[in-house]
Amino acid sequence: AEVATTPEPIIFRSKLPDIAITNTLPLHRYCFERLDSVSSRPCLIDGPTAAVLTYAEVDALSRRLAAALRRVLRVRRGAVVMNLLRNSAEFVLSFFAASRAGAAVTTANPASTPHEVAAQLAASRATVVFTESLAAHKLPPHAHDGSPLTVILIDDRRDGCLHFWDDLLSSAGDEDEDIEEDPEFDPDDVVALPYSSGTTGLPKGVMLTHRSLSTSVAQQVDGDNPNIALTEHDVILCALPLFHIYSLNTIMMCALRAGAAIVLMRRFDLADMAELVEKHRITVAPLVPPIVVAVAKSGAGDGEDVVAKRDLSSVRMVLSGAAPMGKDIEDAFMAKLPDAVLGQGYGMTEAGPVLSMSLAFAKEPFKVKSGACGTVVRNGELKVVDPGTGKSLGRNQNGEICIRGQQIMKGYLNDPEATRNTIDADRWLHTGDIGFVDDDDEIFIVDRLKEIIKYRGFQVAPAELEALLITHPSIADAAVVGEQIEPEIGEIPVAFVARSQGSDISEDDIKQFVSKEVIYYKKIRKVFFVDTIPKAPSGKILRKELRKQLQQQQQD
Ligand code: 4UU
Repeated sequence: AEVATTPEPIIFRSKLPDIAITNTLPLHRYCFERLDSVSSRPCLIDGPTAAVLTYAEVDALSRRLAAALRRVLRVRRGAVVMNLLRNSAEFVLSFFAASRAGAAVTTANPASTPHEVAAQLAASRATVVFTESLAAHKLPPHAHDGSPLTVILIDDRRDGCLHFWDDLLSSAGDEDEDIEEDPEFDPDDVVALPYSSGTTGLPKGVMLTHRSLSTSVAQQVDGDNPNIALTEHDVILCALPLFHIYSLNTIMMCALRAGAAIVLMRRFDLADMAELVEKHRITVAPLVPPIVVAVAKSGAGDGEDVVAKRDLSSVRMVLSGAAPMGKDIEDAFMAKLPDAVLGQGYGMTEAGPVLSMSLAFAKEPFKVKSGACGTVVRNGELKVVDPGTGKSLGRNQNGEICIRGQQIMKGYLNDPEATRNTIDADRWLHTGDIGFVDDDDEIFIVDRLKEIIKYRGFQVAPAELEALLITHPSIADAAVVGEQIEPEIGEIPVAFVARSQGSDISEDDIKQFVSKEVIYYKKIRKVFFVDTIPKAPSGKILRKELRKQLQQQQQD
């Protein structure tokens, strides 16, 4: 008789050799490890004002701010601080000040609604918020424990708020720059707490530790042949929001580690971006597919070609990630920037976030294929499993992508069950993405198993919209799925609604009801009325069924 054995999984690795990674330092020390050799170089360049802070200044200011956080606000190891900010020098300073004080930073989009901000504040138990006047009015007066919320404004002065520069930083002196680390520091302390819905359900706090983030940064920019070759002579564009993990890690942390300069934009704007590239001789541009499309299509309409009139020849590297990008658009983009290398990175907040990165960015680059989203990062392991059986698959076979390594999250905050459903007993993180690894170790993503909707790279959690919809007395049941619009833009949320008995609630009523509570990209754009929502016996919504119905509607 045959003996049943558990087959060893087929594991894919980087083509770059593993390296020794120091991941037991506090993240701020890891990111500023080369401070002495870059101290007088530009670190943060503000796009709108052109103000520059050098590495030495960023280091000194973040130390002073950390000391003030400890002394004035009693921020200690284990505390949670929220950054509700657009990109700015203050974002970077508050992030590293919190890290120094031993706290974790939960990041949120300042365009969020009061409802969304309150939910994340309560769930993360943040007690201090860094924000700006355009978002401050969205904050509730109290923290989760009923104590007054401490609000630090970076721009205006306002009653009841502290001012970032005038109140906090001015209270700190030179001696504060000698601030010491907490003797209890543990590399497995949480330092960043972004929110993500992962493969299912509501947004959850993703616990990224000093160890996970320094590992992820090392996987990208460390070693003799770094996967992304950045040096202190690079000028890196930060047009993507720092509250999202892509920008926070691959732009902010990796650029600092390399000693490069970071050009901060409040928000993406094609003409402003092109102008900043020319003005600061930007060399590296991390983008998302909708921006790649905007560049590729500039000048296609009647308007002025805001890209063509600028000299973009300084750009040597363009990274795209956070959503799929096809070969066609890559080719159209390359026609505009023939001297740059274009490649993709594939990330997921929970994975720390980078799973794979184009080897075309390496110091000694590899040839890569258009449409691929890179090769698994070094010191990491990737496998592809059959979603039905869990069996590990070989090359060129589609399955769920799983990742393992010290870069992945510690887990979801206060949610051991969701953590167990995402990271299995062998420490594999299941992404909910379907793809394959080809003969050259390049990864292609072909589909998404999980329910999240992505619009311009931003996450929309159907469960969040469903929970909101069913609070309406005229709605008996609801389900939300994504409808693909232009390929590189992403999907829009579409609702299927079963009305309550006797209700004649309209599509517009529903759209308006939702739009008051959610950020712009989560708004319901279409409503289909149905008698019942199709569900499995377990109660799970049959989303596939609904997506099929949607496709039929489009064909009719
Ligand atoms: C197809 O999107 C991100 C992080 C992206 C990132 C980070 C650092 C990209 C490059 C980089 O250097 O995180 P989330 O949590 O918002 O969304 C994760 C999901 C993935 O599971 C996948 O479905 O976003 C999708 N996704 C992609 N899909 C991310 N990158 C890609 C990609 N192609 N390149």
